[in-house]
Amino acid sequence: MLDRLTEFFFPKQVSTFASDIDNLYFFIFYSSVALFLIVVFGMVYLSIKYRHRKGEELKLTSSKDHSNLLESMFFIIPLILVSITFVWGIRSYLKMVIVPDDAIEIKVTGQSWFWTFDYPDGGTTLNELVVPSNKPVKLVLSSKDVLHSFFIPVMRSKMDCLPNRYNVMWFDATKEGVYDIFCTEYCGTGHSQMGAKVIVMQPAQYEEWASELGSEDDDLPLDELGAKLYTKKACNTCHTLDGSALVGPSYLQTSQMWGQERVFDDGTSTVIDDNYIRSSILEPMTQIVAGYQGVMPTYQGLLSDRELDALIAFLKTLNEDSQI
Ligand code: HEC
Ligand SMILES: [Cu+2]
Repeated sequence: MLDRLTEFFFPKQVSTFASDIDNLYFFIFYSSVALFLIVVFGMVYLSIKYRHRKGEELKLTSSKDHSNLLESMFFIIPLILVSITFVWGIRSYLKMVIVPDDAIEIKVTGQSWFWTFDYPDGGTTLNELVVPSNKPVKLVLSSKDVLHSFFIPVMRSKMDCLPNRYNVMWFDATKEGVYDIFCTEYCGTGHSQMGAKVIVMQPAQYEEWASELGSEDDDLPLDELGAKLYTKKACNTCHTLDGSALVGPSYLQTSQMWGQERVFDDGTSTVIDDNYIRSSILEPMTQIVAGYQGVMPTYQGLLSDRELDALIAFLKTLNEDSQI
């Protein structure tokens, strides 16, 4: 019955400490409900019972001025409730902050407006955190720009991501599946799109996945790899493919302007070619397209040369005229 209620109000419980946190929540919730009902019903009952009746003589004070028993109950009951909450709370809290020694460590980097994950055996993913089930996973979090906050509702764990500083959180996933990750610190225009997924796999499957990480794309033709990277590397959060401007110019527009002059906010301009696209991706802040803001993150260190080539090849496929 309690489980049913939890599932109705809350997301699934997927980490080892999720049920602990929910149960504590419901303990506080139901004891507040019980106290509320006792107080309200008591008040209504007493005011009806001792109401002034017509023709009755007014007795303003009773000879009984207080009751030791009643008064001590008034602080003993809340004291017990608060003590239970404290002990339960601190034990759950300690469980959440003390990371088991055998945890695998994944580096999480937040930046406007996507997440990068660096795995212990090399390789990175964007907006997709892959972890084994039934094994503690430690996340070391930081941000490249503003404050973000990393939240996995099904794990009941959340932690701020700060620039120039590391925060730590951990969880032990109990069920395989794909679950949501949110940024829960308002961080600018793209905040609402700053979601990601956590994919929980069987440990054996995870090992296999981790060993193949990065190598699977080697055989793809450049333009197909580019199309894949376009979403995988979160370019699509700021650039559309249909010509409409989002935070940045549409990839289609850039492609259609191939060979033409691009004007920047400082009045200078350059011709759109392979080198321009490459430097736009690696050093976005040096030339800011007029009419846009310099919010594109640098992809220095996040893309291999082949991946850069692929993104450029993909851009060219969007427009016939650019296939020079
Ligand atoms: C956070 C939003 C954001 C993300 C993510 C982003 N960009 Fe940008 N991008 C911009 C903005 C804004 C501009 C225009 C301002 C400037 O030139 O820096 C821009 C400019 C560009 C330009 C120059 C376009 C032109 O028409 O002159 C290219 C090329 C580009 N981005 C490619 C990419 C690629 C490839 C990715 C993914 C690997 C990417 N961007 C990810 C925001 C973003
Ligand atoms: Cu954010």
